[in-house]
Amino acid sequence: MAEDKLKIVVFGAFGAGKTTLIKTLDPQSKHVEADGVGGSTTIALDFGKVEVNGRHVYLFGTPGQERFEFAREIIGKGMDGAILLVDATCPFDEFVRHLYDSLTGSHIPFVVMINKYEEVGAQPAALKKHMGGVPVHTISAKNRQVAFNTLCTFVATLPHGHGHVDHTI
Ligand SMILES: Nc1nc2c(ncn2[C@@H]2O[C@H](COP(=O)(O)OP(=O)(O)OP(=O)(O)O)[C@@H](O)[C@H]2O)c(=O)[nH]1
Ligand SMILES: [Mg+2]
Repeated sequence: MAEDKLKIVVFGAFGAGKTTLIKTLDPQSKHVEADGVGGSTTIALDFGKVEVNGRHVYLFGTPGQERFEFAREIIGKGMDGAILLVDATCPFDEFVRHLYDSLTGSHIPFVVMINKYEEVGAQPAALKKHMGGVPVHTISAKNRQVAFNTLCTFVATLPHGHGHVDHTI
C-alpha cells in the first residue's frame, strides 16, 4: 500500500513567520535564505517533514516578497493543502488579500493561521473579519505545541491516499 503523503505549502507576506513555523515544526528543516535588513528572508523555499497521526507531511515554505510570485507558483504545484500565515501585527493589506483570493479560487483546502498573537499590537480579531468560510486559528510560530496541534487539526480534514510527493524528496 502506498504511504500516505501530503504536500502542504505555507504562504504569507514578507516576515509573517513562514520560515519560523517550519523550523519549529521540524528542527531539521532546510531553508534557502539571504541576509536582509533586520534578518534573513527566504529567496527560494523552506522544506521540512513532520509526521502527523502516521501521515507523512511535507512542508514547503514560500518566499513572502511580492517579486517571488513565480516561486510561489512553482512551489504550489501539486499541493494537497495550504496554510496562509498572517502576521497579527500587520493590516490585512492588498497582498494578503491577493494570497487569500488565490487560495480561495484554487479550491485547494487551506487554513489561515494568524501568527504572533503574543506580540504587542496584535489584532487577530480585526484580521478575522476579512476572512469567511475558512478555518482561522491564532498561533505563535515559535510555540511548537500550538503550531503542531493546529497543523494536526488541519491535516485531519485532508483526504487520504493522494501521494503526490515524489519518493526522491
Ligand atoms: N514575536 C514573534 N515573532 C515571530 C513569530 N514568528 C516569527 N517571528 C519573527 O518574525 C520575523 C520574520 O520571521 P520569518 O520566519 O523569517 O518570516 P517569513 O515569513 O519566513 O519571511 P520571508 O521569508 O521574508 O517572507 C523573525 O524575526 C521571527 O523571529 C512569533 O510567533 N512571534
Ligand atoms: Mg521565510
